[in-house]
Amino acid sequence: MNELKEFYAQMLLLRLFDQQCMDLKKKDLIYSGYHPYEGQEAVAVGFCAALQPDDVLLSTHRPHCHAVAKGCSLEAVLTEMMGRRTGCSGGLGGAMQFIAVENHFYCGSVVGSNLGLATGFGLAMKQRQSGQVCMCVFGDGASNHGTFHEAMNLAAIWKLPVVFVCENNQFAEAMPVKEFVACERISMRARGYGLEEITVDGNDVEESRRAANTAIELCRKGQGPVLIEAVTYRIRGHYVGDPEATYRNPAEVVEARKYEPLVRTKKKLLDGGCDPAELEAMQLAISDKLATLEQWAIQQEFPTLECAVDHVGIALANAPQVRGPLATSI
Ligand SMILES: Cc1ncc(C[n+]2csc(CCOP(=O)(O)OP(=O)(O)O)c2C)c(N)n1
Repeated sequence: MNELKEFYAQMLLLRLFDQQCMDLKKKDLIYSGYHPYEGQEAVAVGFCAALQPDDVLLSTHRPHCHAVAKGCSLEAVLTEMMGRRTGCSGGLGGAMQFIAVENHFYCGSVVGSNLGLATGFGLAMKQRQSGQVCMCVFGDGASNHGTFHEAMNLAAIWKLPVVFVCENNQFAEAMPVKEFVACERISMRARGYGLEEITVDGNDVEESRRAANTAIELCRKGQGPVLIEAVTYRIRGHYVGDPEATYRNPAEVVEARKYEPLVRTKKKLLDGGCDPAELEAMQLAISDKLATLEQWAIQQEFPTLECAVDHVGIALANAPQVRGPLATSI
């Protein structure tokens, strides 16, 4: 019960944070694309709960909740999206492409791009015998990219410690998954490459945690990689302002709201004897915390023009081929 309550608190934080970000996007205070996460919180919380702090999480163009669930601070994630210096990438990445090295978290907006990186991380982990696992989260749409097939095949051949998590929210932008995937489940594709395969109800936070645990354990024993399909539903449009009624019936969303993770978890908690007043107090406390966060975030400085090349200089200076005169002139 205590663990479920903790999961509920984390999912509620992500829900309210996501809603706050949608507002900030409408006010033009978030830069680059913003893709809402509402309805998918059980995947972020359940899967990240199974990771160790030094395991790697690779996300994609809908990353903010994954980042927070992986341990990045709300301050670092929000101000990154708002392009401020206090952001985890100094405000230079924006809402879809940032890294938080100390949290072992990376994301990027190019659909399918993190799959190949996951195989690379997995290979490094195996060669170094580090005991770490790389978890790579991507959408159903990304499962049709060439990188999905290449990464899966190579990871399986080399038995890499990679947990591939397809977060199937039923849509790739405006296209329902049934229109671009012919097989019954995306997880079935694991069979073609000789991977372990798991399908899980991605709206059930405890099931998600269990599935992640199983996959991570296999990887740590050298029996990875694993492909997990976490079945969920994207409650909001693909982006803020998406004319979603042009491609899905609003009644479908009303129905989906009955089974979304927070509704389900709250019911489980109340059925188990949890005091409704406690959950209300929890919500108020989170709302207060987020209001304070926003006030603080708005006051943070933007990076200067010089900051744009700071890290490029460091990266080049550290690259073996440019050590010497070129490096010192950067
Ligand atoms: C290589 C590439 N092609 C197209 C896009 C534009 N795009 C951004 S999100 C998206 C849909 C991705 O769908 P899915 O992988 O299912 O993830 P979801 O949005 O559902 O989380 C597309 C096509 C992109 N960012 N990168």
